[in-house]
Parts: sequence; structure tokens; C-alpha cells
Amino acid sequence: MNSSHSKQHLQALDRAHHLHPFTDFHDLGERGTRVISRAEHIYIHDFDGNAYLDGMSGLWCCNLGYTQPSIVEAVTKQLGELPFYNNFFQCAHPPSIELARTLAEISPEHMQHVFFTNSGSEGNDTVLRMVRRYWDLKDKPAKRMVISRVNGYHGSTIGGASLGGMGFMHKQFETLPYITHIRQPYWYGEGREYTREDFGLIAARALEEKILELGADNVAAFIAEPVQGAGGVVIAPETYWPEVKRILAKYDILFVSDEVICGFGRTGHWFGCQYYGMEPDLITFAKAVTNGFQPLGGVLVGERVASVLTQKGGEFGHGFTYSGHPAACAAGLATLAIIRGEGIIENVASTLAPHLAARWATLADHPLVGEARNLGLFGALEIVKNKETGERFSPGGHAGVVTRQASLNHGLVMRATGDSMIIAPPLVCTTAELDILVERARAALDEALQTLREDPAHW
Ligand code: PXG
Repeated sequence: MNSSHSKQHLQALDRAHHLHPFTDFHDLGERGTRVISRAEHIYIHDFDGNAYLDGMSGLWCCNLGYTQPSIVEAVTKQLGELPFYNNFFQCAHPPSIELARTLAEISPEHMQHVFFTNSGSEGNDTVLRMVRRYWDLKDKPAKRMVISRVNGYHGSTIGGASLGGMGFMHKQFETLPYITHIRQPYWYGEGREYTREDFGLIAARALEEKILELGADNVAAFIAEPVQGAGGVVIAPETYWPEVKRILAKYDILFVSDEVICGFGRTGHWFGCQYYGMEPDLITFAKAVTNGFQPLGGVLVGERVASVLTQKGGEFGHGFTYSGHPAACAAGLATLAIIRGEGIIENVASTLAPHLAARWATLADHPLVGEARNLGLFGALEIVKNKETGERFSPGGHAGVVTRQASLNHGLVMRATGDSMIIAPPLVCTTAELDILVERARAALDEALQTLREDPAHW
């Protein structure tokens, strides 16, 4: 490697020129960047030669790990044949058409159309535009309000961040006025005085209360992640989704399933809504559709909305230069071919998810763990000071940061969301690799316990 690319040199350049996403710029300048230089299979390597088992699949996107030569070849070949052309003005090209067809094949049967974007955030902006257009064409222009959930994550454009329920983000801009939020179905954090079943119903009925408060004639859609990912792998109690389904049907409200994280196999189904038996009108997707190798997102559109949009006519004034970029679509086609051809999702459902469930549950006996929960290849640990009462460490988030560092010290990338530790490992890992992940997580918990005990400010 060229000496001008030494770690220190790169860190200095990074500090001088690079503003990172979701980062305290001042703090990063003080601490320095971890420079990741290469990756293979489910491991990432940093400049110091350390390898880490990537328990987060990149940023919830490299579901097939980092070594997938057929995706690289497909992108390279496409760049050689047609590196760019747009899908505006009655044009298209083979990869965008073929990916639209393939997505229609793997989607719930009633979803046969797709609109391409470059990211999940743009997908959710597209959702807002499409929902509005739908109700206008149905001559119900008063149906404008979109209901979302506190602590949901739907992206970082103005639309995406308004839909999201992250209070700290809302403080930094003016949110859109036609979006409102209801409580999340987070039993451990907010409902432990109830049984899980009762709390699931309470959280779902918050939707009905909000609809009645706004008036159903004013409500356009409800958007939710099947499992809240960035919010801390929040898995709703079993009673939640059936009740939500009943409420949506009763009040004639569109349902948008944000599958940017849940989509393409993480729950052991193509989409998280299928795990829960939900039938969304729109699905937002991104990330794992290209295994993260190219930026691509979009919206799958169900028959109810598509039929109105396609039959009523009038231009839909929305789109992006790179909507359906040929290289990104080629990556998507190659990714979906692997998922289908190698039985990735079947293996998650039959083997990996049950294995992770059994092994992850063993962490529940650790003194720091208030709850160990999982679904498919999602997992979360609630870090607490007192297992019996669920009392947290203060200040909030500190124990998460300590545990995250301990995890890195043991060669595992595990995320902290406040004081919840979360994992979403690649779907191509083996059961033996899941065992290594859980062993490292336990070692991290042991180290974090010691660190926290040695610091009287937090114990
Ligand atoms: N919806 C969901 C459910 C997401 O998780 C987006 C939309 C936005 O996608 P784009 O492609 O615009 O980033 C996401 C993205 C984290 C983290 O810290 C999660 C996401 C992005 C960045 C960080 O967990 N999810």
C-alpha cells in the first residue's frame, strides 16, 4: 500500500475534510476514525490488521456478506455495456425492466409494480408523494395525514426524517405538518407493567385512537417497520399486528410496510410483513436488494394503488436522475439470483433463525442483560444495572457505548442504540459462525460488566 495511504495520514485527511453522517464532528475530530480497509465473507478488516465479525451486515445491507463475485461481475459487465441511461421520457433499459419484473415475482402476489429510487429515504419520500396522489385521484383530497411511530426510522431526507420518530432528529429541522406519531410496541422499554399480550393490544389501539382523533376521512396512511431496526430491534408482541390489521381495514387507510431493513430475508421471509401476515399497499425497500454493493431503493406498489395510478392518468411529477440506474439494477438482479438460487431465505427460516434463537437466549442469564430477544436474524440485548427491576445505568446510553467498545475489543461489530445492543448478522453465516458471534457477545458483556463496576460514577 502506498505510504501516502498510511492510517495516520488517512485519519488526518478525514479529520480535515470529511463530515460523516450521524456523527458529532467535534467528538470524531478528537477520537479519530476507524479506517476499514477490506472485507471478506462476514469479516471486516481495519488498517491495524484487526478482523471483526460483522454482526451488523455493514449497515443492515450486506446480507450475503462481502464476497459475492457474481454481483461484482454483473455490475462490471453492465458498466461496459450501458453505464447510464435514464428511465424518464418513455425510456427504459434491460436491467431496470428485468429488475422490476423480478421484484414483482418475489413480492407478495398483489404487488406487481415498482418505482425505483437510490435509497430508502427517497423511497419514503416517494411513498408520501404516491399516497397523496392516490387519494387525490380517488377524490378524497382531505385524506392527508400520515401516521407513523415514535422511535421508528424512515430515513434522513426531510420526508424520511419527518416520518421517522426520532426526537433528536426532529429538533434539528422543521418536520412536515401532515405527519403524526403514535407510541411504539416496545414492551421491555414501555410496557412491563402489562403482559406482553395486553401491551401489544394497547400499543395497537393507539393507532385507532389517533385515527379517531384526526377523523378517518383525514387519514391517508399508516407507515411502520415490521421490526423497528435502528430504533433498537423492537419486536412487537404477538397481539400487535393482527390488531393493527383489523384497525386499518376498518378505517380504509393505506398501509406502508417499510422493509428497508426487514426485506430480502432477515425475518426468514422475503418481507417482514409476510412474517406477520400483513398485506401492505406499499413496501419501501433498499439496502439488501443489491447486497449494499450499489445504491438502490424503491417502492413496491400493490394493486389497489397501482390500478388507480395507472388507469386514471395524469403525470406523476416525481423521480430521480438515477431512478433505476443500470449498474444498480444489475447488482439487484445478481443479488436476487443468489437469494433465490441458493435458498438463502429457506436456510434462515429452517436453520439459522432457530439456531440463533437458542444461542442468543443463553445470554439472558448474564448480570447485565435485562432481556435477550430475537426474531429471524435480528437480535437485541437490553443492558441494565439491575436485572430484577430493569433499572438502567445513568446517564442513558453510556452502558451501550461501553458494551460496544468491549464488543470491538473481542472482534465483534455489535451496535448500541441507547442501552440496547443489537445485531443483524449476514444471512450467509453458518451456525458455527453464529456460535462465535454469541461467544464474543458474552465476552463483551463480561468485559463491559467489569468496566462499569470499576467506574463508581456509573455503578
Ligand atoms: N427505512 C428504514 C427502516 C431504514 O432502516 C431507511 C428507511 C433510510 O434508508 P437510506 O438508504 O436512505 O439510509 C432506513 C435506513 C442505523 C442506521 O444506525 C439505519 C439506517 C440508516 C443509517 C443508519 O441503524 N436505516
